[in-house]
Amino acid sequence: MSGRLVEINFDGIVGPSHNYAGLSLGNLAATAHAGEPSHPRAAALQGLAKMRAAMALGLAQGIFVPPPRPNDAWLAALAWREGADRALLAGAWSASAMWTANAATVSPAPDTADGRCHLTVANLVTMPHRAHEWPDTLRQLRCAFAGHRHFAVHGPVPPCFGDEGAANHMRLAPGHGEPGVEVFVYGRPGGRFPARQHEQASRAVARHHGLDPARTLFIEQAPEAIAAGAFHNDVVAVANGRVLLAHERAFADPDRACAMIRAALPEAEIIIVPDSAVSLAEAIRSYLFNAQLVSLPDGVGGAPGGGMALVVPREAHESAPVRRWAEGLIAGNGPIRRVVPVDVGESMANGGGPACLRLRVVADPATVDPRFLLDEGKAERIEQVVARHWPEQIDPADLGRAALADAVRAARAALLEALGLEELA
Ligand code: SUG
Repeated sequence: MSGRLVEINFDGIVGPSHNYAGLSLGNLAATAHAGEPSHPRAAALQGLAKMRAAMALGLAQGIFVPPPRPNDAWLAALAWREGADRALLAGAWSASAMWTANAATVSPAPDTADGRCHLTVANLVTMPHRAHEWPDTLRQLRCAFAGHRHFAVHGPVPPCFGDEGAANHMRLAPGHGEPGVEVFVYGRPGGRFPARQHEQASRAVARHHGLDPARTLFIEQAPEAIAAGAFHNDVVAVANGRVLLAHERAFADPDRACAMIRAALPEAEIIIVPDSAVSLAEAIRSYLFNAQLVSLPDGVGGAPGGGMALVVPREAHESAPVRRWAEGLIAGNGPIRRVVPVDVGESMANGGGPACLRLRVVADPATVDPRFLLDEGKAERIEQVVARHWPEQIDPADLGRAALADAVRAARAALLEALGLEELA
């Protein structure tokens, strides 16, 4: 058993090929921005600024590096050539691995039968451009969490069942280091947009992780939420500690969902945002729920221990209905004491808010490969690499150009070198 268990947020460093190709049907932001120019350098710097904001709150911060792009082996396997579907070309260039909430599902040590932290890499099979992420992600997870005494890293569940990782998984626990209740949210196929998380994938992950059935819940996402653009549960709900913050229309049977959670964890505090305060459409547009709900350590920002902050995208902070609701929340003196806005606009335009960009791992930082942990000095070094090597702008028409491919590869190589992670080349 580890010593000091804390929540570490592992953010994906936005890759140098970040672009807007409109590849994700059902992700309204991504399809709305298809074809627009992207700004990889600004995107990566925004991500780093968010990580710094989390560190300023006293939180432990980790990083994952982007996978190799363009993925030429994938294009070769598809026998792609000029004139073939450009969506496949864009898929090979996608920087979508930045959204590490989709990298894996994580069950911390206090929840598992063998007392280790279990991670299952997500197969992401529903979207072709994401389905080729997992081999590189798995390699990276095995590098970051190599200590077998503390971690078990599993391969993906079979591709017959889509799994999108932690974006459809919530954990409620009195404290991060105490046994918790794990909530898996799945979608039922057959609607207007793809249901990306299959119930059987969630159940397989729970079994692989050795979770206690009495503290493991499977809840169906509301089909109307998926149809409205909530392609992952983390677009309409977020949990931390004993708090669940969810939209009224997040779950197929909200009363049953809340009853199940309360039965498994009587001290759970469930905060439902009514549709009358923030409509489902506005919740999805503003990404209010794609927030990082974090426990503030003692004394941070004057907050007494036990207080939480909600790290929201600027878009949510600027939404009139969200502001009105948030003012009431803070005035109500509940567990959420602060709302912290961050600007991740480049990621947001592809449907990735603050919560998408991070994978939460409850672990003793001393058991994690230190190359994946961030401090101020390392953040500065990464920023220098990004400022020097990341393309300023990519137009979708640029994808496939040899000079850009070389620049993107060189940029990643410079990052790996700066981090001492050349073995991931
Ligand atoms: O899978 N967007 C990602 C956004 C993932 C957000 N993650 C969470 N909600 N946890 C997706 O839809 C768009 C790429 C493009 O169209 O170029 C994209 O993949």
